[in-house]
Amino acid sequence: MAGTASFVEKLGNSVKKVSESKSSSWWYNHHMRAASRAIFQRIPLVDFVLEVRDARIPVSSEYRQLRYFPSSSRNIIILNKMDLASHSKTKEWMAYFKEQNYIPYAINSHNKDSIKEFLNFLQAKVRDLRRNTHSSNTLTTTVMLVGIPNVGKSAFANALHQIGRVTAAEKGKLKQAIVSPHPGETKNIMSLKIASHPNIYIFDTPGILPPKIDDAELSSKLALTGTLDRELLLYVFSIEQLFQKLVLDDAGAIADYLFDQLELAQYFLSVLNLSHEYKKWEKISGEWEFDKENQVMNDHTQDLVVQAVRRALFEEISAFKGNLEDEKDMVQLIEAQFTTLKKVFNVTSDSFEAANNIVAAKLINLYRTGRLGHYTLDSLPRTFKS
Ligand SMILES: Nc1nc2c(ncn2[C@@H]2O[C@H](COP(=O)(O)OP(=O)(O)O)[C@@H](O)[C@H]2O)c(=O)[nH]1
Ligand SMILES: [Mg+2]
Repeated sequence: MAGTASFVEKLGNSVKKVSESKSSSWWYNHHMRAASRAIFQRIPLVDFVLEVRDARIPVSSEYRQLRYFPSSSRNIIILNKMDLASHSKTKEWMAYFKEQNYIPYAINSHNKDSIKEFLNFLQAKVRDLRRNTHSSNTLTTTVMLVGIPNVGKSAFANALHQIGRVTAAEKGKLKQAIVSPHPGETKNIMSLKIASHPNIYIFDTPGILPPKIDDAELSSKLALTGTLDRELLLYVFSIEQLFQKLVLDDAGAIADYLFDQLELAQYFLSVLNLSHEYKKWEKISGEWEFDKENQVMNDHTQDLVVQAVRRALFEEISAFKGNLEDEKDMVQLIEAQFTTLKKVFNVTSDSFEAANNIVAAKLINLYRTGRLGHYTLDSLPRTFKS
């Protein structure tokens, strides 16, 4: 898309700068290398490999190292976070993967019915495997989750454990994999029981990134969806190391590792402005002004803010007369949207730059929690007809 190209390039370059300013790719440290090796060793030993991807970026969130293994009926592609992606696009992507002879399955890990459905599907697969391999000698099936950071592996593993355990009336203690909005929280391979008679165990693994990402579009998408986030720092460095950096170096050393929130938000707005999502917001009442003096932050206030943001974005796009395929016009619209959003978010900062950064952070947060529409950022290959 022409209108987003310059934002992708700008953001991609800044991500690149961040990774190149370090000796090698800073996220591919010894933790990740060791985890990657451990996962590699186990892949041939498990019965099923579930490659978890983000439904918003079905190709960009590929766990590329899996390409070293032959694809087989033991591999399933999980498109998680389907609640955040475009429903129609997810359907098309499912059809595409099937056509390519993969086994795809779209999931929302926060939804019980979605998990139950998947458990039934997996149990059918397990029965098939047993029938075909006559492996009645083993009573246990093992399933490993793999993928890049932040696609929801741990959330998915926990949901399977919780629901599988309930349906199997298991008495055992409920374990928990750590789910976190910060990429890189899972540091070890952890096993959780998800079914009994026959037993199925699932292995949750740490997220792995390729050592180098030098494609601007790819890194922009990973940054926007939250895989390459400033929080990745906490995975790479311990708290003590971070603290030391702050003391010994200067704060600038840390800032080097951060992606520009403003560029992220601009990229997001360029996607939103070219989509049809905002058209749904036409009916939102314009009377969103609420009592800012006595404002108490609660869910209701939050809802009001979300509605106000939607309304404001809708109004700016509708009133805009330029051509959004033209980059200059797109920049102009985004600037206008930032100006309006400062009022909506009630940002009163002295510096223009600081205010923009606050707006950007708030906007990204709303996008990542699905409150500003459903977008699938990867496009299907042109040759594919659904
Ligand atoms: N909306 C939505 N969020 C999800 C889903 N699955 C996981 N998340 C969120 O994504 C973030 C990363 O999840 P986590 O399980 O820690 O990812 P991991 O790094 O792959 O293990 C957390 O904030 C989760 O709550 C999903 O299906 N839908
Ligand atoms: Mg995890």
